[in-house]
Amino acid sequence: MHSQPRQDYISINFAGQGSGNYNNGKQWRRQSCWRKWKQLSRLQRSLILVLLFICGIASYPAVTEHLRGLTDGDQDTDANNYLRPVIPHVLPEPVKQGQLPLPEQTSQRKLSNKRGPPVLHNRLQKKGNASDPVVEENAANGKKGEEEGVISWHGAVIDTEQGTEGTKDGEIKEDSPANQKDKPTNESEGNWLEAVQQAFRHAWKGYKDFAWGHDELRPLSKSYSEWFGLGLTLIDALDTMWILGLKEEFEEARTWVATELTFNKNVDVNLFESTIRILGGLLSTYHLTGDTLFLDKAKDIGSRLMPAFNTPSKIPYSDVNIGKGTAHPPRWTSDSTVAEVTSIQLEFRELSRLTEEPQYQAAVAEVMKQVHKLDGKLDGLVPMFINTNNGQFTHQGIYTLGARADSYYEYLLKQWIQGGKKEIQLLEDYLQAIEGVKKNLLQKSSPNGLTFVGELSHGQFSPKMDHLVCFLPGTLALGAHHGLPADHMELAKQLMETCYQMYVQMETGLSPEIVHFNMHQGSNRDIDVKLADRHNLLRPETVESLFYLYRFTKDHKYQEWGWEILRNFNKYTKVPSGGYTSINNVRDPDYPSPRDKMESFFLGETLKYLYLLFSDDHNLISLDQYVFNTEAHPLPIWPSTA
Ligand code: DMJ
Repeated sequence: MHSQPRQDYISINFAGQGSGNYNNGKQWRRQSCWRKWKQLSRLQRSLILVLLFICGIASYPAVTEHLRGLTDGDQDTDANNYLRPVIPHVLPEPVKQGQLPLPEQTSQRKLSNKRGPPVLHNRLQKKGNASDPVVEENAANGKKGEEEGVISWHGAVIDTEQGTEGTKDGEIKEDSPANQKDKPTNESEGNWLEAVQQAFRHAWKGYKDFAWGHDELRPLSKSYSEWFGLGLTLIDALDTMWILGLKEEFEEARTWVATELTFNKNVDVNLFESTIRILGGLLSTYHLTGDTLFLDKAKDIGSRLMPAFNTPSKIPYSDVNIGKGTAHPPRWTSDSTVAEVTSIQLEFRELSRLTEEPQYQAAVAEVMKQVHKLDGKLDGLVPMFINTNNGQFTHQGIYTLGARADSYYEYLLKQWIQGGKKEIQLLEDYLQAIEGVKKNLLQKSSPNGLTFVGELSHGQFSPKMDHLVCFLPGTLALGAHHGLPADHMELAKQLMETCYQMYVQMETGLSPEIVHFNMHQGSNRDIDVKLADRHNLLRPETVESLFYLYRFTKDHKYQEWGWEILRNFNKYTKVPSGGYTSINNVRDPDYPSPRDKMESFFLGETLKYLYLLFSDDHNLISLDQYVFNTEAHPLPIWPSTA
């Protein structure tokens, strides 16, 4: 019954706290502060006001800086970002799989990578052998699946200039628009030829950017290697540029020959290599252009090579110092290689014809005369070495159509053609040798019966065949075209098929340097490749033979085979920054293991023969008017004087 005052108390307190606690409290504090302020003396109040004023001035910059920081977050360091309020518009968009990051986003991501464990960071860069410059370049180009941490060799073949689209692992898709664009049909010869021009330009770009005036491009390290120090690639490529119609590139190279090339140098050069590449290249360029600059240079190098023939036997030494005029055999032997001393004749004979100075032709004819008479041949097949002191074959009993003997056979036929088919002894030696091949070296593989040319060592047959032997189908076909037995052409076709199989049966579609054929019944594959033989040096022999076979048969399958080979060179050996590289392993399409070297014959021969193979203009270096030296430099067949 006396509950009212209690009720009031409760009511006042409850209402005061429940409905307006904060405001009431604030009001209360305000009133209390004011009471205290009024209790201070005038002096105390003045001091407090002055102190507050000074503090306000001192804290002003920090406050403004802080406020600025809230709006300019994108200019701050990565670490500070973590401490700052997130302002949504300055954060990068998350990068989606397969999408190329914008440059700004890339830098943001790089910063965030640094925060991760260093081991992971390194692994990301090293996976797929990122120490290869090619791979690094792809990573830098943003072409690879960086998000996945996978960087594979395939990326090296993406030609950024062509704007081709890479697949996830960097391979050019079979059906990608870019691939279709330059995928020729038989009806569109133009595209086939353009593809070779493009390949040449790409190779030339690398040479020009990183190796100009030097012997060979090292496309991965973006540098060069010197062999003779004579601009070997540039000279080897001169007539290719002319034939491919690359005038601008040719003019630049011509200027270098006119202003920079000198043979007055204290360097040792290999007689054979400098004859077929330099003398041959200069002579053919002279013939194609009529420009006497090249003839003058040819005379200069030709005369400087002559000391090589000053030997007791007149069989030349392998090396000449073109500055000093001295010559010598290799340090470890007084032997020369048979193929080397018998594959310089086309060039020196032509030099004599042009200069009307007989000493060049006389020197190389003497070599042929001696080799013709020598004991130690087997049914026209020659051993691999010849002694420069006594002029006899050495290391006898080994017979091959591959390294060290190959172009002996080629030059027997080609000298006969060059001289107007009059030098019967050359022809006889050639015909006898081909019979010797058939009798001693020709076999068929199992299970598919591929015809191949093996080797003989002291009576023992070895089913080993160098890629170098693939010059033979072309040479046999050339002989048949010039009237030699029709069965030479049949053999040429069979061997051509075998050389093609040496490409298609490899995982990269590129041939190894050496293959071994199976001959045992029941073997399930025709071709084996030893680990040490799996490299491909961008060699020309197979496309060279395809060119001859197509010229003489008009069978388009040879062009198609050549096209496949060019595509695989593009796929596995093309380096994005320019140039092509030889590779170590034709059996590993994921990592063919680049060697970092573009041999001069890739421009001098391989691309030239591909272009001629794809051309249906059979007057473009007519095989009735020209004969190619062993480095693909066309020299004229001599006009008949009879
Ligand atoms: C070239 O220098 C020549 O074709 C030579 O006859 C053999 N070796 C290379 C190409 O493979």
